[in-house]
Amino acid sequence: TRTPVNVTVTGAAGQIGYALLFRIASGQLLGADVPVKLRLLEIPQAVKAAEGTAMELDDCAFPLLRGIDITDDPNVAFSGANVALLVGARPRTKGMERGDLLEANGGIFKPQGKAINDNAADDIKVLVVGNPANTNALIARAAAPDVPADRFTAMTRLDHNRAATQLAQKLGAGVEEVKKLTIWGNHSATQYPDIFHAEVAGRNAAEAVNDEKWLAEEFIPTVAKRGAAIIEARGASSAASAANAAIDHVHTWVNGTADGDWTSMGIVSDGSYGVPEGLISSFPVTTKDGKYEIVQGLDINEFSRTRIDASVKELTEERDAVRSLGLI
Ligand code: NAX
Repeated sequence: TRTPVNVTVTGAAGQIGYALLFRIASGQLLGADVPVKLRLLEIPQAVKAAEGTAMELDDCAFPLLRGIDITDDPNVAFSGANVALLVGARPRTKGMERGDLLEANGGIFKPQGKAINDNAADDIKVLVVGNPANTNALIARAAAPDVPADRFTAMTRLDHNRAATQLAQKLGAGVEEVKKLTIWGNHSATQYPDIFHAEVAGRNAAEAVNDEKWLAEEFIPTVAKRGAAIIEARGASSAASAANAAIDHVHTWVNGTADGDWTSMGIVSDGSYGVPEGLISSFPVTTKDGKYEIVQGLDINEFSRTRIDASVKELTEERDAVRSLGLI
């Protein structure tokens, strides 16, 4: 039988954690034949709630679940971790400036990055979900100099999935017919969902839509502000869809993209497409055998260039801010 894969989830008692853990334990993260051990990291006040979730996980009698450890110590949580989902973060509260938010999250992601550096397995793969996701991933990566930089990723798969559905609905197509969409830049309102290289039922999506006003004034803002629209409607932020995207992100990273398609991941830039090296920015990527590569050679038109640059500028400012705070 296969050795279990150690999966660490931070913020396990939160609402994304509650939507995520059952799917991991049922085999949807890594595959229906891969046993998992869960390690849940929480802050001391939330350990009891995480224990409650663990009781429910036990009560599911998942055949693939080989154990659950709960801790408030990052060194324990990341010990031997093969996959780490960094969900717990400090939300922006009323009156908080961006600098305060970055600093509060630096206090979480810097020690967690160090704990990953010191304790995780050699094949560790990290997905940062907690916001500001790209810059939190940058902070964690900087604190983990012994881990290859390409193991630190940030989640833009929810944006990617949101864009796929909006585009499919516009064209009256099935979402499975949408290929080669790209989210560029930051997981924030400046992100750029790009349909110029996308295909819907084999046709170029931008040509099929043929409506730049819809693109600029409806599609892009709908995707970029979807998180706020969910809060407005539900009275709480996206949880099940965010958990679903985290499952998709890791599943695709481990198991590969389909031929003729790609996905979007926030990854360390190698300078491709004019994104400064070292920033964690979203790119179109293909994955195979647990590794990813940026899709090269795409023609970037003026419409796209302006929007990619604007999002990358925001990432550069966030990087400069955390640098001046001594977090990287
Ligand atoms: P919740 O507030 O429900 O849960 C967060 C949990 O993290 C809490 O249980 C808290 O105790 C825990 N936590 C805080 N600090 C911790 C630490 N140092 N170590 C371990 N655990 C810690 O938030 P939830 O709705 O689950 O969202 C989690 C994060 O995901 C937020 O930062 C949110 O902004 C972010 N999101 C990111 C998305 C993305 O696409 N990248 C989309 C969804 C979501 O908004």
